[in-house]
Amino acid sequence: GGPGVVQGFDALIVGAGFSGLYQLLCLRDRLGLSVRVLEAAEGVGGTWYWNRYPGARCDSESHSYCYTFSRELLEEWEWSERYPGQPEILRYLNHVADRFDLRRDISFGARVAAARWDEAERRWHVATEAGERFAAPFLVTAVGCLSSANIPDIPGLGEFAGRWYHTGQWPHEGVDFTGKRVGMIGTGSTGIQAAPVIAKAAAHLTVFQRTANYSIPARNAPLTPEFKRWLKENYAELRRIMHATPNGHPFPIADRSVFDVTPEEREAIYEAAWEKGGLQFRATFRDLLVDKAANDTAAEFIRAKIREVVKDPAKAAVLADIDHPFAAKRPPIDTEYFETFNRDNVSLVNLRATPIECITPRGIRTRDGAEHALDIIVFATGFDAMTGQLLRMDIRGRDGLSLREAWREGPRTYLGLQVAGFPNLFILTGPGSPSVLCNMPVPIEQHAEWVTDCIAHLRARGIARIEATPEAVDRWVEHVNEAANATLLPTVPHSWYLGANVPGKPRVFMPYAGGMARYRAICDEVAARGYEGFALGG
Ligand code: NA7
Repeated sequence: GGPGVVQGFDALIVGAGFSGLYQLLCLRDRLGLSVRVLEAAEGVGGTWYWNRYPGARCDSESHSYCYTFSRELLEEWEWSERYPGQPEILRYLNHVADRFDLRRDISFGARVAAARWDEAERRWHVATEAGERFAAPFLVTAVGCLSSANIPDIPGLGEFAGRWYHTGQWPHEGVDFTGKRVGMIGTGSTGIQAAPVIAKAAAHLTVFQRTANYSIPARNAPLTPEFKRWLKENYAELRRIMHATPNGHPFPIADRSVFDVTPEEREAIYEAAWEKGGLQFRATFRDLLVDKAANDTAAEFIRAKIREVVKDPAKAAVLADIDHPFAAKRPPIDTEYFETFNRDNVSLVNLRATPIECITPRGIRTRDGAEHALDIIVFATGFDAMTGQLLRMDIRGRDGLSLREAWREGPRTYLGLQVAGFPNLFILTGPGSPSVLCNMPVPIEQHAEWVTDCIAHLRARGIARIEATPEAVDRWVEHVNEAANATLLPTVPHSWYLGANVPGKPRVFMPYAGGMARYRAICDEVAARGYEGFALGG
């Protein structure tokens, strides 16, 4: 259908990344619905389609960063390294799209501009930027949590004579750093992955650090044949662990307090976790994220490691000057990040001491008057997380209510999955869901399956409409706040969990910190009680 012609389906999905692909498979192949996926990119992959920056890699271990719904898929796919790199994940998602014949129901290059609920028709009407029109009773957003690039509004960027890039919108042909002076702003997970790779390729790398960050060595390595064999034999047990832990990783959180052991034992536990590498460091004690004194012991261990690795004491002091509790912001893991600062061609600018004043045609000027001459600026400055991508679309529910208006003071959902006033709209991995605190495929499969069961329930009973009640939303928001306040997570001033990284964004702690296992149990119970907290009708 050309512009103007409304194409009707049973369900529409926005996004063909990890969650959109699986949602399509569930609705089409298990329920037999007619489904169309609208995807802005020219291919599948979502986050992994866009984030092609040097060093882009998942911090979840590969054997857990995958779908588990198909035994055959698990059996036939082999990851090559402990942590999957971006190209390998993109190959995997393309493989999934081909294997389950998903592409035929996806429109690529279709960026959704607006979605409007029509109460009389009991359908969502969706329009793309190109003017294509679609309609369906159910609309599922699968737009990801970290997909709306946050490019800081630094004066002078327009006059910069060199080239600049945001890591989340990386050119597909790559960037040649050979002989170039590169400036990188941002030291979150992304900057920490990119810096070592850029430093090896560039003439010079200047890292502009505003907030110092912890990082644990990833200890990435090729997977051995023994591990692959072990994995095939133990997958059921691993999946059980992934479903039982608060964050969906394939390792349990130790059931001991930091203060159950002697300082020597503690040091040995941290040392072993440091050697093993990766996010497991966070799982060494159960109280790291709830007790500041407990957290301090881990924080101090890592600061000491930074001072040990970084040879120049001045650089080490800036890198180790970390003012938030360990893992209260998403903890990066790295491959030779701190070591990179021992290279002759890498310098570090402490933006806390000398903030950026402006960008000039030649580079970045800091408040001390220094002009850092650059050919390329890399913005590793993160995302308008969790809500940015949703609010970019003009979504209007009942009585023309816009989602932007409804969320003016911050996102409010029921279970992260629905919003009062927006019937039949399901949000995957949204605010109020635990997803961003988890190994993502676990919540993604849970969300998509829950939505599928819900739609099946409605269709079996001839119910045309489901909408979260305002009371259920109030209770959930309260519960999300309680869960957050039981942890150290909301205490961090500069956190995208709080929306604090984007100027003007309301400060609301967005993810559900009560844990994935608990969340799953709550969602199951809601469904078992006939979708308690939702108004079903029509
Ligand atoms: P993050 O974690 O949001 O990190 C962004 C970094 O950029 C962080 O160090 C910020 O410092 C810095 N930043 C942002 N804006 C500015 C300005 N204006 N000036 C200087 N520095 C700035 O994004 P990532 O892409 O690294 O990671 C996102 C998630 O992807 C990650 O958590 C994983 O889940 C995967 P700040 O801390 O705000 O002072």
